[in-house]
Amino acid sequence: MEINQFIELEEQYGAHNYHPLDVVIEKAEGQWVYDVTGKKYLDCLSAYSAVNQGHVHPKILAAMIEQAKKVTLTSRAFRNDQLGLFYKQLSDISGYEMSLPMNSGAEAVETALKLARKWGYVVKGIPENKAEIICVDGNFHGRTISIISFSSEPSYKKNFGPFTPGFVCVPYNDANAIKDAINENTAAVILEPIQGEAGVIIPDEGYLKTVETICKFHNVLLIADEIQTGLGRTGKLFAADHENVKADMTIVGKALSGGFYPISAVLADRKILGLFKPGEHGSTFGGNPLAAAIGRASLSVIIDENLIENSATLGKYFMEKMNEIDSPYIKEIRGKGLFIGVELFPEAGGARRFCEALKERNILAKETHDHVIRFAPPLIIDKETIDWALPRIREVLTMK
Ligand code: IF1
Repeated sequence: MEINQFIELEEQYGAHNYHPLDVVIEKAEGQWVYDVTGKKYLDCLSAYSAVNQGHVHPKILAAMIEQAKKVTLTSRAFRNDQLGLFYKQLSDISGYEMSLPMNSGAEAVETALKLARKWGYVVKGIPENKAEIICVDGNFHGRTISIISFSSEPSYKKNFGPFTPGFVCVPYNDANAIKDAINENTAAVILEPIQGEAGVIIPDEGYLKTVETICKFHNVLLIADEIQTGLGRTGKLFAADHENVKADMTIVGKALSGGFYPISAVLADRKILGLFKPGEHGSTFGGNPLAAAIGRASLSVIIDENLIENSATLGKYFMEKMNEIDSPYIKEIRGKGLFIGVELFPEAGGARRFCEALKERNILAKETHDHVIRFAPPLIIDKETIDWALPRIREVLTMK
């Protein structure tokens, strides 16, 4: 089949809830993807940081195949020989005492919200159904009705009401706004340590630590959504580590599976995760042995291949070289580790056309919020590949 035939099938039979670049990927390996004509591209999106380990990592693939031949799903009505090992590894790596495994990131976010509300009622003593959770403008935590209920992005909310109550949105990067929004019914604050979808928005140095201090002072839980920024993406295990902040709950997903399978989890200590009693929460696939085996291999690859350090080192190099590009379009280049956003001036005409031009030069990147090009290659990327990409990026960012 020709490329256009694949595209026509998607256009005719699939919902149009995305506006993808017209590249039809047939296979991928490491930082490279190949379309149906065999054309090779550098993946600078990493499936929104789900393939930090690189596409089709052989060790994760082997673990998936080996486990899939044994048992894939038992339900949590029974136990299995993979989950306890996955829990232990998650605890050893993250420093949290416990975890609760789910599937999609949104499911883990919903889990954290439910847990925060329950903590508010049974521990803090908030009157039933009065719990409030503070969120921040520009947030992205998923697409469920409760999560979009506190989105500040009209296009994520329009025509999807009525919305779930109990959320108070304040400006990001303003610790006082959080302090002022806290009252006796506040159970938690949820935020991304660096906002991904909003355009790689990095808060001021000290913001996260101040928010952590305010939460502790006011007996409010801090929930860090590290689904996109976690597991090495920003050059630390978690983005919160840049400020030595340890949230009461940390949510992970995406690269927890290396892109092989939907796996997410809420990480917390026993005094919080111990609040869930049997039957109060769960999911059919959450914590299944195949997911646990894949998760174990995915975490091992991140640690054994020093991907966190590689993200820090090569992210710094990538940003330094990009800052040398003399382009009339670039308003700001920001990022941490291999989580980089290039914000363009509105006069540049929008980031999409630059992503289209990058595609023509064998680089796949994605625009976010019209004016930002996100560069987030797999954390296995090497200096030679970055040096290969830079002239192409320079050419596009200086085109007419
Ligand atoms: C889409 C965005 C990124 C996330 C954070 C929770 C979730 C996500 C910080 C939910 C998911 C994905 C979802 C996907 C595109 C992508 C995305 F553009 F939507 F916002 F990465 F920036 N917290 N982000 O980034 O996890 O339920 O998807 O597993 O919905 O278009 P999920």
